[in-house]
Amino acid sequence: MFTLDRATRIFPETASADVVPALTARFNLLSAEDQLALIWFAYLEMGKTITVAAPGAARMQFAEPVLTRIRAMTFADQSQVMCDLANRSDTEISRWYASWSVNIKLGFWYQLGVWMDEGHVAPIPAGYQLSANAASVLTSLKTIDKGQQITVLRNFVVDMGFDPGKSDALERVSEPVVLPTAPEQRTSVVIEGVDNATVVNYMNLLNANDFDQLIELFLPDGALQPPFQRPIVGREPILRFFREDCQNLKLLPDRGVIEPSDGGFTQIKVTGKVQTPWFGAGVGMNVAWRFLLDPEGKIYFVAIDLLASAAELLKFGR
Ligand code: 45D
Repeated sequence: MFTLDRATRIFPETASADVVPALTARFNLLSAEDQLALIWFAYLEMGKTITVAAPGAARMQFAEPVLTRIRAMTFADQSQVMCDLANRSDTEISRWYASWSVNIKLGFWYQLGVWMDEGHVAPIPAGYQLSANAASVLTSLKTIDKGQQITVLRNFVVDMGFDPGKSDALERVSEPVVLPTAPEQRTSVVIEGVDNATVVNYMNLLNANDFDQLIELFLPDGALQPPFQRPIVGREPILRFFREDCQNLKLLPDRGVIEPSDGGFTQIKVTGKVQTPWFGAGVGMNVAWRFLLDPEGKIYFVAIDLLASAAELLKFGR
């Protein structure tokens, strides 16, 4: 029968964007100063072609007290806070930071970036010279596609801060969950080659932020594997992930294949694009969804892969 481990290996021909973990690993070896400067240069460079959406008030209220404190500091102290975050040093602010959901972390940095630009927060020193290694990471970052670039940038931000581990950790902080889209405003995806109800519902319910219905599609011990992460196992953790990290995504599946598998299971691969509310239609990430459904059509496993290239959108193996 299927184990989770075996499930993760369905559609083995799917090539994900290995460049993302590779660049993240190289980035992690750099000094904090280099890391901050590199992100700043990358962010400026990306800003020429794509625009990041300003985070809403609901997201900012949680980071606000910390942001206000940072804004009141001297430039030297501000730089120290940012280095501490990058170094994952055990400080009060680094602990707060670690307790925030991904979107709050991104909103926090968005605001610091605005303030750095306006002169309220210590800028990267004019003429800062990146080390040779940092310069090489930046060069590589510039050559990959936009969906991969924003994923790398997001990884950098997610990995910062200090998480003391379960027993000492602060309560997790995430933004409020939006209401699901009203029924009359929902749309349905059409996937060439895939008319499977579970898969179509999955896309539609996620697009409608209807996480309570969406989670019903999963088996109690079902698993979801986000790009470059370990699988999240069980309905409760998956539902929490949907609420914290998956609001207002736009899934644009295009085509796919359905194949019978062992024990009456069905495996389905779909490719298409995903948009994040941070960049809207400005960035379409090329992704594959690899579903494994039980004989009743419930989701035992689904992986979301960020694809190595647009050519992967058309590859269905065999
Ligand atoms: O350090 O089916 C400064 C799932 C310099 C769910 C800065 C999914 C200093 C299931 C510039 C100030 C979620 C898995 C920093 C599908 C400094 C499912 C600031 C997939 C840090 C399809 C930097 C969804 C800033 C996907 C402000 C694939 C950086 C979603 C901002 C992907 C970066 C979403 C931002 C991604 C990055 C979003 C806003 C990759 C956002 C990335």
